[in-house]
Amino acid sequence: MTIDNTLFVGKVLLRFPELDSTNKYAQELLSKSLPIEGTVITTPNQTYGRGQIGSKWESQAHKNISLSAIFYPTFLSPKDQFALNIVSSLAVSDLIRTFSELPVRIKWPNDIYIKDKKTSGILIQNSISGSKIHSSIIGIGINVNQNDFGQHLPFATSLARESHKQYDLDALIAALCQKLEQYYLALKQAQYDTLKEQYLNQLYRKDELHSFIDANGQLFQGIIRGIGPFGKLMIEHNGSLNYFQIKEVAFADSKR
Ligand code: BT5
Repeated sequence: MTIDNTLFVGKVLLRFPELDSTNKYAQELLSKSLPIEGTVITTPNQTYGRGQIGSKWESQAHKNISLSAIFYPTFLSPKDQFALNIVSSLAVSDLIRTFSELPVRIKWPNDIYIKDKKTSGILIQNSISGSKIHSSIIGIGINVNQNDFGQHLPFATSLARESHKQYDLDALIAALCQKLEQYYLALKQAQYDTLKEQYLNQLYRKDELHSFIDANGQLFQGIIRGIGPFGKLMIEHNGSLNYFQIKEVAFADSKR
């Protein structure tokens, strides 16, 4: 299978019956060769999926999408690398909206939520040399046809679970490649402000008062107002704006 209707994403599609991690495979490929931009690695059976900072991504075999795409965003300065989180979140949320009527939101930095549950996680691994991003691996996991998640994943859901329908995984993979290309090219054509606006319009719990826990375990009430420099989450608290990096803040109701 290769992807039609794209210029470069998925033209080389490496599909394995089983793989520990598509991101790990992409890293190994990049360490020993220069794969063409848009190379996609996917497997219906990812056995050791990776999340951010040492966490795991779990996926039942033949139910879901596990995919990594390789890009060379040399046009992007490392300080602006959050733009890639925006591009990939928009691609996945647009994909879900195209295939379903489900209410999709983007939970900062790049989880995709349906109602209050996570249906997709994204792991972006950039390699930076000097003042340039040399390469970027965009790894995307989407829960599609899986109906049960372990008790240890109470906040996980899938497209099937929310819509009571089954989905064709190949059709979703093809469309995901198209969406990734579309948003990536928009970024390359300097449409960052428009993309950021689309991202903010879909940001989960934006402009609502919620309880948060900071890195010191301190509980506070605040309102997500947007994102700041380096993609930090901007939370209004007692009339002032505070900025948080990943893992520095979580919603208190769920510790997510
Ligand atoms: C992520 O990390 O959400 C990034 C996940 C990226 C997975 C893709 S699959 C293709 C590519 N190859 C890889 O090896 N990885 C990428 P993080 O924000 O750290 O969230 C991880 C946390 O989400 C875990 O600690 C669990 O609590 C939860 N989790 C694990 N599996 C889940 C699932 N299937 N659905 C919802 N939540 C899950």
